[in-house]
Amino acid sequence: MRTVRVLVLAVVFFASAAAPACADVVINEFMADPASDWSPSDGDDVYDSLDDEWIELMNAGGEAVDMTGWRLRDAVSDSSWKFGFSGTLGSGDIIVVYGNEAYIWEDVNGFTRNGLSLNNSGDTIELVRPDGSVAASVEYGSAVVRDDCSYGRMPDGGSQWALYDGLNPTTPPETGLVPTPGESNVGSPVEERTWGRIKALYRE
Ligand SMILES: [Ca+2]
Ligand SMILES: [Ca+2]
Ligand SMILES: [Ca+2]
Ligand SMILES: [Ca+2]
Repeated sequence: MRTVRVLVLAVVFFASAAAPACADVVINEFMADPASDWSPSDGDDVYDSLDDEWIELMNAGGEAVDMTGWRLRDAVSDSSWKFGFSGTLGSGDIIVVYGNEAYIWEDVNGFTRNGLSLNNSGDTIELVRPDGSVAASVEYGSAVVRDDCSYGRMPDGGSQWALYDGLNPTTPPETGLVPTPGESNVGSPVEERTWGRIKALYRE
């Protein structure tokens, strides 16, 4: 009997140590300074500097995560809740929240109408679990904010970040890649090579 009890405790401990897949949902990409009509769901085909901001999340873990009750907030200007999630985000799945969707959520839930409020001078985006713990957080400065450029992980879910500046390139372009709301942060920076270098790559 004593042996059985010890075995049960060991199984429970192992299960709890392997469980926290929720830490794998990351802020994957965002656009703080849209200059075009990015939101596909506002139906107005009109550009609005707040409606068209967006934040992309990705489940970079191997398990589906129940996002019900998870919320987004920012830190600069106003730190009230900006959006609340419901439903499950599967492993590898990507979801985007646009500024106009944040307005709708704020209206329905009685919060101040701020949209996503991604300040162009810099801000902090936080993804918060139902118990109040912070699942993911990204702090950015004005250096990565540029018209129609997003700032995102490269590759998806990784620890490195890059400016997706294909629509408004810096000089020289940082990546030359276009922003990818709702899609994988695919692609690699365009690399200029001489013909001799290309031949050398294929030489035996
Ligand atoms: Ca903004
Ligand atoms: Ca719009
Ligand atoms: Ca803000
Ligand atoms: Ca993306």
